[in-house]
This record gives sequence, C-alpha cells and structure tokens, in this order.
Amino acid sequence: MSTILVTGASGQIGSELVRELQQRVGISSVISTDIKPLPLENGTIFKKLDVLDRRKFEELVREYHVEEIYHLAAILSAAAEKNPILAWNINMTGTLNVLDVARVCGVSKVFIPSSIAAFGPSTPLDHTPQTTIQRPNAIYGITKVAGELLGDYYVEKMGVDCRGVRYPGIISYLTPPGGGTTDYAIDMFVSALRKEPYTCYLSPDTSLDMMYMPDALRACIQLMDADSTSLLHHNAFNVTAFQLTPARLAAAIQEYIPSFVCAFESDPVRQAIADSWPNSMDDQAARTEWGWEPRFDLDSMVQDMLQQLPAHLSLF
Ligand code: AKB
Repeated sequence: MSTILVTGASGQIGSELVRELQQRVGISSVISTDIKPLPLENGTIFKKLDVLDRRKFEELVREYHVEEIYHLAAILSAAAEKNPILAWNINMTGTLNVLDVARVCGVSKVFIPSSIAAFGPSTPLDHTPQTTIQRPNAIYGITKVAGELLGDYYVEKMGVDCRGVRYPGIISYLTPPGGGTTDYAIDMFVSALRKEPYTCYLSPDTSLDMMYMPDALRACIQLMDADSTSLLHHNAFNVTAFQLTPARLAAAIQEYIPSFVCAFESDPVRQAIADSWPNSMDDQAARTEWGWEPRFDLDSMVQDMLQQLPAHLSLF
C-alpha cells in the first residue's frame, strides 16, 4: 500500500480528503500535515508542518517513504487580498517546495489543485474554455496561474507526475472554509439552520461555478487514479457541477426553510474578485480524458446539506 502525505489537512478540503484516503489505503498510510492541529480521531497520524519549511518537509517524506502528496495548504482569495505577501509565500514557495521535494525524493504522484481564480476579467466568462486567456488581477489567482505553470514545468522538465483540477467554490458541512470568496454559500446554510437572517457580501445575481464536497473528493481521486496515457493535460483541468448565484441559493434554501431571510450588501473586494471569475466553466477536457462527471446538482446538494449540517453546526 502506498503512503500518502496531505498538506493543509486541517482545512475544508484537506480534512475530508484525509478521511477518504484513509478509507482507501488504511489509516496508518495517510500522513496528515498542517500548521493547525487536526482533531485526532481513530489513530490519524498528524505531523505539524509549515509548507515553507522545506527541510522538515523532505525529512517527513523520506521518513515515511511517501509515494503520493496531496497539496491542499493555501491562502484563499479574500484572505490573500488582506495579506498578499503571505499569500505569495505560502501559495508559491509552498507549491515549489512540494514539487521539488517530490522530485528529489522520487514521489510517484502529486496533486495540486488550482481554482476558478486562475481566470480573470479578460477571460471569456461564459463556458470558459480549458485553454484561454488567464490574466487574474487578485493575488490568489496570480499564484494559482503560476502554480499551474509550475506543475506543468515539473511534469515536462523534471519528470514529476503532478496532476490537478481547477476547483470551483466547494460547499461542505464538516469543516468551515476560511477566507474564500465562495464561502457565502456555506454561510447561508449556517444562518438558515440557526434561524438567523443572512446578509450576503455578493450581489444576488453573481454567477459562479460550485460543487458539493463529495464530488470535489471524487474529482481529485479519479484524476489521481487515471491512466497517465489517457491524459493530454496534467494540471488545471476545469471541473464544475452547477452554476450558482446567491439569489438562486437563497431561493433553494427557502423551499425547505421558508422563514429564511437573505439580504444583499456587496463587499467591494470580494465582489470584484467574484466578478472576475467565470460564470460557468467548460469541463469537457476532464470528462473526455478521465471520465469526470458530477453526481450532485443544486437540488440534491441543498437537500443533503440540510440533512447533514445540523449535526456539525457548532463547528461553524
Ligand atoms: C475561494 O473562494 O477563494 C476558493 C476558490 C474558488 O478557490 N473557494
């Protein structure tokens, strides 16, 4: 069985990916790392690791004979605008450390996610193609484009099998997201279930691609399992499940919780970021090359969130 190391294991995606990987390869074969401790359950192996600490990173990879790395540690879009230098360091130097440690240690596969943030205002925002103009104007997106190119560079020039998808906003109920522009979707569920009104920081008609966590995990694992000979791309596959606006989500929640009240008051920073991201991505390359297909649409996601989130509400 291969040993897998996950960075950012305490975060929104990392914490759920760790559970999924543990089920696949066994608890003792997954090394969770983060600067923030993970609630330790069922023998989970946790190591405190700052992705900027290359020496410690390399020591861990050698000590555990790591064969795959899933690199989830990142500063998200809204948080990155507040501290661009930190975002550059974590998102760029962290990614470079992952790729280069993978190279020197002979790690067989690396997953590094990109994001819809890798696009910008001059990108065609409807049916955004796999290959198109990428000139993002927020620091998170700038690091994501550079990370995509760095991943390709390590594939082509260094022989590291690095793979990745461009994640849309991810909706989930186990671990709160932190510092993203798409976080409003989760905040809305939390307020509705707490019977509190919610004021959304994006305008009601702001369209963004979104995905439910089970699909986000499947996308990652399916791409990592794909036969490399079927891959024309390696990094930065567009993947999406449905398009959401704050108004559409509020209405979908109100079908189940009619008393839910949602107001709208745009925050200029997050609104500008959201306006520069695609309304809807074309994910045909992922569908053709490795069989990507989402299972959750807006309605099934809303139903499942409203069933699952109440048990975890105290964490939000
Ligand atoms: C964010 O909003 O920053 C993230 C993302 C789309 O990458 N959820």
